Amino acid sequence: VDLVSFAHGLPKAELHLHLEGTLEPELKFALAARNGIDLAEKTVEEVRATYDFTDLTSFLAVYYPAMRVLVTPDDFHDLAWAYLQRAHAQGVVHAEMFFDPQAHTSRGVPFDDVIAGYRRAVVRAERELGVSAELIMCFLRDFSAEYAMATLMDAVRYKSWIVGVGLDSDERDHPPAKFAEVFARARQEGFLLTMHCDIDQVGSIDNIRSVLNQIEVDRIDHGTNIVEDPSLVALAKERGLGFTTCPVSNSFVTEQMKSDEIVALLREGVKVTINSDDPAYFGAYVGDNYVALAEEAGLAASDLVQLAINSFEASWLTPARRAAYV
Ligand code: ES4
Ligand code: ZN
Repeated sequence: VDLVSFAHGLPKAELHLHLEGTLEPELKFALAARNGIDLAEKTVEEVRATYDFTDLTSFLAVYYPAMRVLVTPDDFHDLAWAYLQRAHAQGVVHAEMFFDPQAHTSRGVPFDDVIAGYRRAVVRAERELGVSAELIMCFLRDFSAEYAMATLMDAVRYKSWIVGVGLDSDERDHPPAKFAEVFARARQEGFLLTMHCDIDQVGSIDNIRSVLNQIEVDRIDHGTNIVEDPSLVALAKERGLGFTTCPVSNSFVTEQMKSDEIVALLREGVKVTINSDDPAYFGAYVGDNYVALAEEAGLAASDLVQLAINSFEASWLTPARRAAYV
């Protein structure tokens, strides 16, 4: 079989996916019409023309304003359901999906409406697609620690619907330590922990060291520049820590896929995984990311199989449920 069919056909878990980053232009127009919202762009092509990102800041400047079409529980359901069907078509049998409640509560949408809609899509995916799905709530690191703590208190009421918490948005000037207390409380409440440690940001190896040693996260999102410090790589390997990397996203926000770092971690036996991040904006769902990395780095079929195995091993499935896949 050809690379695309093989990569898409491999059963896999997706562990680094922002639901708000799955908003395709077509759905954006449908939701805008339903909610009576005027959009500046009039065609799908005009929307796609705004996707000429050169770095994280220019991406986020498009990503957040687009969310204003998301208003009702049905909107959040429709967004997640569209993603789950697309992911299923590319071999995803388990998805752990980030969502950004503060991108909605900060503009007046109730937390309860966001989670109600997303939860309905999770239940539906299990029943209609046989895809297991979980939600991971992210705090926006450019908002205050107090606002994050208040959002955590909202989430506690929905503990059984949220497997863990993460941290995303712009890392510059917002190091992990800013949220140490919030993450300590989240752990006490029973949430698993992950955090974006982005690449190519000043001092980011220090951020990786601090999430490993101080916050003691259960996983790291991106973070492949850990290869700069072999002693940290050894620690991550010893702990069986997963890394969720996003090759096509990397090529947008840093101008390279970071395939050297990803492959170095793979060869080292670290549980590195391949994911799509914001597939509607970067034009690639998870199977497409396997293909892009395989082509750039000349990976063998056995490498793609190992990456798919890693996706289950780094997942937050319970051991009993994980055993169904690996
Ligand atoms: C994100 Cl690419 C990226 N980086 C940081 N935060 C994000 N939220 C959604 N996509
Ligand atoms: Zn991300």
